[in-house]
Amino acid sequence: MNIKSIKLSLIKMPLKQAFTTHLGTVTEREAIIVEVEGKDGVSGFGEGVAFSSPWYTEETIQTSWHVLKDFIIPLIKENGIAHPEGTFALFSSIRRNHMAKAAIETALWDLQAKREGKTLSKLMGGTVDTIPSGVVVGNPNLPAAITQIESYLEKGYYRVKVKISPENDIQYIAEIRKKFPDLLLMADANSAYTLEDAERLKSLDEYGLLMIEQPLDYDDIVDHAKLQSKISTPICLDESIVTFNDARKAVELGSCKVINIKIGRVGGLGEAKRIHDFCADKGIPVWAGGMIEFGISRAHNLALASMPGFTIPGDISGSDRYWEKDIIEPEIKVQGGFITLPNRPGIGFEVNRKRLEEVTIFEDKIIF
Ligand code: OSB
Ligand code: MG
Repeated sequence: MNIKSIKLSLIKMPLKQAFTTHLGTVTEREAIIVEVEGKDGVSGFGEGVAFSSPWYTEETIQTSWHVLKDFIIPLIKENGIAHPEGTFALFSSIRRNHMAKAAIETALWDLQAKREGKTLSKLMGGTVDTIPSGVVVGNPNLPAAITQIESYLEKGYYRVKVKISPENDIQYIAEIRKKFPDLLLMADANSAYTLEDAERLKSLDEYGLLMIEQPLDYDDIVDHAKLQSKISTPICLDESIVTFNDARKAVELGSCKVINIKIGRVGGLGEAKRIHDFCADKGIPVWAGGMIEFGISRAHNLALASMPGFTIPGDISGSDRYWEKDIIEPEIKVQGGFITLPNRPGIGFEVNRKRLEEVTIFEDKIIF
């Protein structure tokens, strides 16, 4: 792909509002911004979405940086890349580290789309111009969560996801449901339960949740199948689906009825599309998950969510959900519950270089 240089920028920004899951609270976000500059002067951008600590997956900002700098970038330098489609296969000598891999792979897709003069959505086979937008409330305090939901509904969001745990579930969901009887509501447990909680989880069936996300272990697909046979709320897997084969096995076993696809978790847009295609073939609806990310990753998510199998609103909120000021221009806006896809080539948003500089704490440029 005629690469001239790859620049990594470590950035940090406070969240407007703390975000709590039963695994911990996020108050500020670090990320690695990747800029792949071509010899033609065109740049593609990607965003490494690992967190500062390994609470969601085993990767962190530091491990991503190490794997990018010492393994992934040298591999690209040595072998070259003909097309972004071949990137994941080229990386097969490096085990896992999917968020590090996706950070570069998504930048290559952006570069490819810009060179072809196409939107990333079109290049990926997207079929729509607007994406329904969902929002996540990570606030265990019930009155505060209700106030937050009200403010999001006023902004037009119409699908809301809340975080639950054994300390905060039945009462919490019951009260929210009572307050918002018609809301498209779902719950994410981030692995807070075991199979022994099956009865407790079954009692959530009466609240008409769209789905329950990842109730059991982060690496389980067997117990989820047992649980799904006991409850009527559809189970959606997030953490458990790290590879294409995980998706295939989960669907085969009946471990879930829905899959949350995150580009970073599965190692890039190419793998995300493969999982999407498989699920579309099997009649399994998918939606785009979120990582409390900045605008570059959101833009990649928009392209992903424009594929036809994304039939459920994902966790793609506006830039102002988490940030005082995002690193892209224009910022991502939700209007009437929808985000309009940009029509400029690639991710379709400009990186706001001034803002990027403001929030950068460290950078490194590797010349090819
Ligand atoms: O489990 O989907 C999750 C955020 C960070 C890590 C994992 C998850 C989440 C979210 C928030 O639920 C999604 C978002 O608004 O970006
Ligand atoms: Mg989740």
